[in-house]
Amino acid sequence: MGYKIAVVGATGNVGREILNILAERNFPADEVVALASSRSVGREISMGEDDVLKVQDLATFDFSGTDIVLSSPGAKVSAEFAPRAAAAGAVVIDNTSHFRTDPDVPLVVPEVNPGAIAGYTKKGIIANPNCSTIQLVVALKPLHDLARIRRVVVATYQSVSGGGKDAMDELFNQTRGIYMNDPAHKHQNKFTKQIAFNVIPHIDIFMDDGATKEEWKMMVETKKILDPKIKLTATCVRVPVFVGHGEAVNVEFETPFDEDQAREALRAAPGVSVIDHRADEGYVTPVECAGEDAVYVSRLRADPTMDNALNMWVVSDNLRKGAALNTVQIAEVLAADYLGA
Ligand code: 2RA
Repeated sequence: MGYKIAVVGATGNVGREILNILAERNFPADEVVALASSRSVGREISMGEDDVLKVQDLATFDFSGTDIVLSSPGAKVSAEFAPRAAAAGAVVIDNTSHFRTDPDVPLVVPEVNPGAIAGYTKKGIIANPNCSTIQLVVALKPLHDLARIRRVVVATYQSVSGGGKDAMDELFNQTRGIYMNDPAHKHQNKFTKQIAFNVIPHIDIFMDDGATKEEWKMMVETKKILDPKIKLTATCVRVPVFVGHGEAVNVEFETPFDEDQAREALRAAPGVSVIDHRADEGYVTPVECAGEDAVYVSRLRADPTMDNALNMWVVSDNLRKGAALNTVQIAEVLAADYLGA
């Protein structure tokens, strides 16, 4: 028996990636429905090489009979439709920030806390973490198991695709405009400053303490997924890269650790690929991780300024492991272990 799947936000960056990953991984689906706002209704959207779906209207869609909803619209849209879909009997796996901190909604990265999926029965909703958190916790989990993490200091280098298709267009058009000396390059809508040939230390809104919400999310989500005792401070930066987030991470442990053991623990961890040759080309950059599933760890080395601390560079495709792939992986565990395949 296969499942009836609905993909909400099917025309967006993440929605389109979800459809392709469902096809790529042969998800056991009998039917897949693409949903979006009324202005996209009737639009045709591809799913893998062979299938084309016609977008239907989320506002009027009847979720009865739908088993799993994979959702990536805006947070306000999720707040409205997800409880409606769950009340109709579907399990919603939601990519927005709306439900992530709800204690009755599990926040899941399958390589890190797959057991939390069991909590879906409380509200019929499972939250997918923020992209920058997902790749970080996949890399932190084996290290935490090895020597208990006390504190993490992270600086992110986040690609524009995290801001959606319009953000990617803004980078493209500004770059072209600057090269062609076209005044239209000044067009700035998604970002608060010019993103072409620049970096912007500001993602999401400012909080009262001066942190941005993106930085706050990394802190609260890491605690919820991995361990509430871990202290984390982040600086999140947007960079002119289309796909793939990079993170420079400093980790302080509670107990002494051995650098080789840390490397081995990361090599053995699910979802992690260690590429670390300490030579030209011996590390991974966002351009190389685009389209890939793994979380790549490079530049692993002890931090000489502190006892029991190490530095590493973590990159991953933010649209795949950071969003769509993680969502589909949650659905795979849900289907296999909870809903009965
Ligand atoms: C970003 N964290 O990169 C967001 C996407 N979820 O802007």
